Amino acid sequence: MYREQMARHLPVYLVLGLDGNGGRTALEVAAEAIAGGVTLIQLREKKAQLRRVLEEGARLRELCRSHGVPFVVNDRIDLAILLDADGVHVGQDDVPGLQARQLLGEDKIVGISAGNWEEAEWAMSQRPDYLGIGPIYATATKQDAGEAIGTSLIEKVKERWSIPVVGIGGIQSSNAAAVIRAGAEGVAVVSAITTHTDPRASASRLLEVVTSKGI
Ligand code: TZP
Ligand code: MG
Repeated sequence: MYREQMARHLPVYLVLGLDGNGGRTALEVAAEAIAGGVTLIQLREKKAQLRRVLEEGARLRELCRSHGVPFVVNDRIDLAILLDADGVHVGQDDVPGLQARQLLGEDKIVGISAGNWEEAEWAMSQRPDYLGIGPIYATATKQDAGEAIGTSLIEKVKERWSIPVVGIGGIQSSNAAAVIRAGAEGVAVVSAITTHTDPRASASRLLEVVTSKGI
């Protein structure tokens, strides 16, 4: 089960919605991104009709499963269960991690977001498998993401806890190295892959930067 070796699945963590993928379907972008080396895919869809999320989500889950790539759902435990996803990623306003795990079962992944120290402390009380920390850099993808926090929270969290971490927010191949140097196991990206003309090349460049620590 993916949960046991969480850190191994975090280097290039793709977050994508059903729309806004540069005129391509989420499935097309995901397939290219997997070919380029993404190590985990999160479906983050906040607007579409749930029927469509279930249909397209099932295809994404199958694609991921056939490649041994964990597939997690953002926010919605119900959709994660219906899609038989490998886990869920919850924010500070969503179902808390402990209850998410209660619903999903012990073998599923539960990731939690944190944007400051208090949120990290709370998140850690919820037994997450990994933390998503950000927004590291300025991002236009999430309107309510708040001010960029830089990489220092990653350093502080890694000093205090041994928990796998991904940085998120405004990360590109040009600035990913600093996130890894701060101690993160990986980088979570939306636009760097989903709006790129060549998602495969973008994923592969990110993987190169993360695994070589950005040399
Ligand atoms: N959470 C914090 S920032 C962000 C999310 C979902 C958006 C990241 O998108 P991008 O395009 O990689 O900056
Ligand atoms: Mg959320």
